[in-house]
Amino acid sequence: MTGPTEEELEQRALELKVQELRERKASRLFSGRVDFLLSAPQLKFLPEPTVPEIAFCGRSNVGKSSLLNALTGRKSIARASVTPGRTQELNYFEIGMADPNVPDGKSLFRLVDMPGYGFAKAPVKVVERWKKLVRTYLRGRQVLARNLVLVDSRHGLKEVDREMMKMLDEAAVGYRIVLTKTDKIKASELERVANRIADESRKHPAAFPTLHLTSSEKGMGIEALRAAVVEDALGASYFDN
Ligand SMILES: Nc1nc2c(ncn2[C@@H]2O[C@H](COP(=O)(O)OP(=O)(O)OP(=O)(O)O)[C@@H](O)[C@H]2O)c(=O)[nH]1
Ligand SMILES: [Mg+2]
Repeated sequence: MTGPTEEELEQRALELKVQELRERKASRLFSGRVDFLLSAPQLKFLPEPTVPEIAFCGRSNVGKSSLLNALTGRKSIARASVTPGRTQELNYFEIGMADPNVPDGKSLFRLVDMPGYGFAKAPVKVVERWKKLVRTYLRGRQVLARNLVLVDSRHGLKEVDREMMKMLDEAAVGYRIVLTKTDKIKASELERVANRIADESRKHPAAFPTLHLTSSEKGMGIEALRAAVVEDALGASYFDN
């Protein structure tokens, strides 16, 4: 067996450098303006669809709010709860400034923290209301650029996650699968879970082929996810200069 050629090694080094620059630029964006905009308990309270949106969905307690805090480098901009099911509305956050001279003006994009699903103790009525809100949002929101489907790395995909992925496939909204809390399991176990989910995600037309492995607690995978989110919201050309 022969190892990689010199050209291949050079190519790889170049790719790493490019990725590092992208992550640095994305992190700079997130270290700027991050403002809570509003909580929408119903669709009629959504803001005007003026900028791209990236939505965070996942089971209750999976770590959506914590990931949002980690990405924005803010300790508690999105309330991270100890009580599952605390986030019951669509919570909107403004990221970046379209015009640096107008601090409160139009943002570059918005992050949307969605209510958690699959909370066993939630009353049927609440679950039904949630499903309707989320389904209508996902199907109809023109500015929705990407979804992040968060999955607890200790638990893997559950039926409610598969239901969510199916809903996204049908709505043709592309999504990234983000494994959370990777600090809580052994590396060997993480690899096993990640491979299994990657295999399964290949059967979902709207799922991205690569998984994101993250820990909001330890910061793992956060910079790479920042770059991915910025590219999803603003396009790859944002990194051009
Ligand atoms: N160890 C560890 N704990 C985490 C991580 N991310 C979140 N948690 C913990 O998991 C719990 C739930 O986190 P949240 O961010 O509130 O989860 P959520 O998905 O927003 O929950 P809901 O809004 O209720 O749906 C909290 O106790 C967090 O501290 C992580 O990366 N590592
Ligand atoms: Mg939350």
